[in-house]
Amino acid sequence: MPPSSLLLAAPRGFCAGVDRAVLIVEKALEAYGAPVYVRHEIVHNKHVVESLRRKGAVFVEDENEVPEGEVVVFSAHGSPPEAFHNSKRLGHTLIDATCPLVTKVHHEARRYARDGRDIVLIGHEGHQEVVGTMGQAPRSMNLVETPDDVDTLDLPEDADVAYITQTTLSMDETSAVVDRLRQRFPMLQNPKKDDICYATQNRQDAVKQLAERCDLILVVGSQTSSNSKRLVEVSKDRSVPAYLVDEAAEIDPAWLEGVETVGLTSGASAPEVLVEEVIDWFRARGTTEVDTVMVIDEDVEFAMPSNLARKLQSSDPRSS
Ligand code: 0O3
Ligand code: SF4
Repeated sequence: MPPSSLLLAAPRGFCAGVDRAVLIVEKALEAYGAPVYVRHEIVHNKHVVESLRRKGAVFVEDENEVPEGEVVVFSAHGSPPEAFHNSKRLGHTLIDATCPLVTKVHHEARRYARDGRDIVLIGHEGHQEVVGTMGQAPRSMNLVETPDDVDTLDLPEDADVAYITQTTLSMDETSAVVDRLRQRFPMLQNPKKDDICYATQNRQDAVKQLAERCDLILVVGSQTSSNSKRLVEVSKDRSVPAYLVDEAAEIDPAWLEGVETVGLTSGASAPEVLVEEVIDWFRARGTTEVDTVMVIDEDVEFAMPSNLARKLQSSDPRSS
């Protein structure tokens, strides 16, 4: 028997920062022509990267691989200052697709460092966003991932500590780390506003609602996508089995045995067309009820970087 119903999380999929980053690469290709180099995967999604590659984007991990004078877009996750310096030295036309909400965390880090504070960054070691944020104030920065990591920090109890976080963490796990930090450093300074961004929070809240009504949750997203993996964890933490799939073809029918209601969501870097394919996959197997569980309406939008906006305006025939 196929599952009788499919519940779709809302919001799901592209956040404002991803929407902007993907559009930046597309518009840069239009304005400058191929190739446009992209430092790191623009967002952590296999399908997005493949589709931009077909349009002429060339993905590199290191800005030094980009030939002198070429156009390069820096990924949505943010990059360390050193990468900007290298790119400038090489005479690149640099378009920065760092999400403004990641840039906000970079500013916080630099301000805390200027004020002489020790910074604790909560995040995943080696992740692109963490590399970029650590680079803002490397001498003041201490990275922790779990509550136990807090106990190993080499800082005195009266240290003037401020914490910042990766934008895509699990809200529940982060608050456990913050609790431990506050026990160790009573004077701990919070970020002014949560660093875990609105999109991360909304997608996790939506999964929490789905978990109350579903026997299984599927998350569309790539294995490299941190926020997508967190959605799987949020579901499993509520004892609802969950799987991360890049596309419908990865669904294993064995997961559906005895399952009546399936929840479906997607990470912030997963295109909606892939979710639609999953919906079609279920319909083709006899699932008839498809409903949406709406948690909150999102209306966030970010402007294009000013240098790309100027270039687009000057190459628009209507502007002359
Ligand atoms: O940071 P994460 O691995 O979740 O990145 P994605 O999957 O590309 O999603 C966009 C999030 C982002 C650019 C950083 O906040
Ligand atoms: Fe920006 Fe949040 Fe999207 Fe990251 S997940 S790109 S911080 S809006």
